[in-house]
Amino acid sequence: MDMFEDYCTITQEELEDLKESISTQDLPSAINTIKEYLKQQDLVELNIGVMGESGSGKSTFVNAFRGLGDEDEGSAKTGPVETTMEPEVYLHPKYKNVKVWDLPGIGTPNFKADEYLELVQFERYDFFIIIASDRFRECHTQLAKEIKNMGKKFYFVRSKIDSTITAEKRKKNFDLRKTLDTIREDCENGLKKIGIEDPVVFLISGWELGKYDLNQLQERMEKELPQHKRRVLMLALPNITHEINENKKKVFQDNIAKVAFLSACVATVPLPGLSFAVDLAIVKQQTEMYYSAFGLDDTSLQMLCERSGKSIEELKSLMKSPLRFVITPTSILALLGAASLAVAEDVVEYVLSVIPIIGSVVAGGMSYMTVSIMLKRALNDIAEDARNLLMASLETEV
Ligand SMILES: Nc1nc2c(ncn2[C@@H]2O[C@H](COP(=O)(O)OP(=O)(O)O)[C@@H](O)[C@H]2O)c(=O)[nH]1
Ligand SMILES: [Mg+2]
Repeated sequence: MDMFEDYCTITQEELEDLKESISTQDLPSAINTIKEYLKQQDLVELNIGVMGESGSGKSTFVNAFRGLGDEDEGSAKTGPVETTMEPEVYLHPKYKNVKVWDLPGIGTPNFKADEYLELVQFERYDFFIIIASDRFRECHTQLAKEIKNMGKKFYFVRSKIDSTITAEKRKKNFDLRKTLDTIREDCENGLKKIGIEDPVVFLISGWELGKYDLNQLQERMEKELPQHKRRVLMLALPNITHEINENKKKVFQDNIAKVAFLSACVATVPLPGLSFAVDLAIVKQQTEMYYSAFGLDDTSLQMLCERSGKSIEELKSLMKSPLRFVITPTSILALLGAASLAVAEDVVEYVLSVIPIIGSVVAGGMSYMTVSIMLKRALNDIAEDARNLLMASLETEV
């Protein structure tokens, strides 16, 4: 039981309810109940409010954070003229429950932080991003203080760092690291002077999101979110740096125990065939979730093709995870060696490597151990594929 308590956000009661409802259902509806239940945990809402002066790069950030370019479908309008007069919500293209809000420009002559926060309905947000494309000013600190008073979190972001760097590069003794440190310190000192204790500023470019301080920012956001929201953040973040890749893996890994525990609990429900069918459904659903979160689903690969100029075949040839072509109960069974289908060589190898767990498959459900071993292997393989693809696409950008 301890392990269960440690890892999860479902309570013992919820689990009992779940068991009770499936024990009165027939096989297909019981499996559906479990699938729905697993889906629910990825549907937790996350609301991020992006604020800053007009032209500071809010809309560009809103797009980049959702993995979109300014001209992609569903992206926020960007440009020299402020287009946002009231809060506009932009849903993540894959995880509609992740909502990034493009908020109206701040710092107009009669600006009052408290009125502004009322206007945008501050209660709704999990945290705020306060963006400045140059120095931070009164309006930024007023907002920060007011947000803090209301018990919410915020992060200071200094945007358009790419264009600052381009300008600085003209200098003779240009040193990227030093320049970035100087800008960061300068912003932080400025904030201290206008009343913020220990400010932390993240240097970001909406045009090159994966560079500069994105890793530090995502780490901080992840650390400060409650556990159930953390997963959703890591699902939604674009897989554009090695650190994000690692962090995604870590968060999903922590969830495997919980998912496998669900399988073990189902195994105690005396409905013939249920346990095995549910385990297959669990592995299938989670594996699909991994592919999607690491940006290896077909839609994401298509976008990567367009950006990197590589073909789908080229990209797929870099992938090694056994389920990369099709995820069906049959392909999962093949992976377990429980079906004697003609399978590709690497799948056979994979099966051999999981032989010790096949015994428990025969015994009924795949059980806690089997499900968690399968998921861990799948997660490792998929994260590695994503890393290789990431490297390949970075190569073409340089
Ligand atoms: N170089 C550079 N320009 C940016 C960046 N972010 C935004 N811009 C440009 O700055 C202008 C204002 O950006 P926008 O996102 O519309 O700002 P908003 O008014 O705060 O929403 C646009 O012309 C953008 O293309 C960035 O990271 N780097
Ligand atoms: Mg805008």
